Amino acid sequence: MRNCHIRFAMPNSKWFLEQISAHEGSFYSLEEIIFNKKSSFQNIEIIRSGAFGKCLILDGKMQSSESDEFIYHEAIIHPAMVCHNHPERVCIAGGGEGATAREILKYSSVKEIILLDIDEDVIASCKKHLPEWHQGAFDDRRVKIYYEDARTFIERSSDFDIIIIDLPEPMENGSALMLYTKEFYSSVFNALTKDGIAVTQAAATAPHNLMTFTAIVNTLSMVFPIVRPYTVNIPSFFTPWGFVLASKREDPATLSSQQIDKKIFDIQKTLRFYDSEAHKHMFSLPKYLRSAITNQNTVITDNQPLSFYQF
Ligand code: SPD
Repeated sequence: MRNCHIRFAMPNSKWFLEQISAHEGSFYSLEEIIFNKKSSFQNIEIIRSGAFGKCLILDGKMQSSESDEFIYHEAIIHPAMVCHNHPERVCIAGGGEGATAREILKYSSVKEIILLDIDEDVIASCKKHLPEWHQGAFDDRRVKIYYEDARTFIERSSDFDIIIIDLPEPMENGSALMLYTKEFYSSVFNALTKDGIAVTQAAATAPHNLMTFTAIVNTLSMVFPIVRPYTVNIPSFFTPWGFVLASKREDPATLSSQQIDKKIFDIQKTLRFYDSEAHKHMFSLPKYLRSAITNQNTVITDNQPLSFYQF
């Protein structure tokens, strides 16, 4: 680092730095590099950090950490699962850690999960090194893994009750850039049943860094009749994190606490983050975010994709 004025009081001299933008980054103390491989698609690292335990890093970007992956994965899965009346067929684009599948498998209505990850090396390394995440989900007979481009697969699919888009943020030259566009969301819409629901992770929502989030909300609004953005605090991401639920019929914002708690009654002991209180908190957005969403008119398209990281 040139012209560095940072002084570290801590004895640890090894750090992993995730660059967030030209002006900011997140430091994680680096205790161990557990796995590191350049696959055909991306650089895969599994590290152990002092604060967050094991972390999956793809192309230098944090995906999830041992200490708080339950917040991320419960947040991306349960609002959609409780909103749908009877989810049987679920598709996951990404989700290579296996923890999205783990959460979906908790529902007895689920008959089939199609997990789409283009990178076999991600699944193999997560399966081996992150058992706390997948907890055997990859071996459940209801889970079918396809090592394919999620967009191509979804374009020729139909009849999913729920589609979960659990991908890295869109990055220039990154594997997920074209999975945040209006054209892709139209394929997602068409691949869903008449009361289908889609959820995507949707990047940071800090006041200085919310272009991607609000553009995703606006783009989904071009395709789905009901679009509900929500946020959650994930400590290892160092900023409030956004998700968007897009639905053809059911609205998560109108679910009562009683309806939510009834839906999760049988699985509540397995949940550490999600319940009706957390649900209401997530869908209740601060004023600056509501205004930014209202004022956003960017539509992300194949011709003009949007990159979260601008260095
Ligand atoms: N499972 C994909 C989640 C991607 C989250 N990226 C977080 C970046 C934090 N700086």
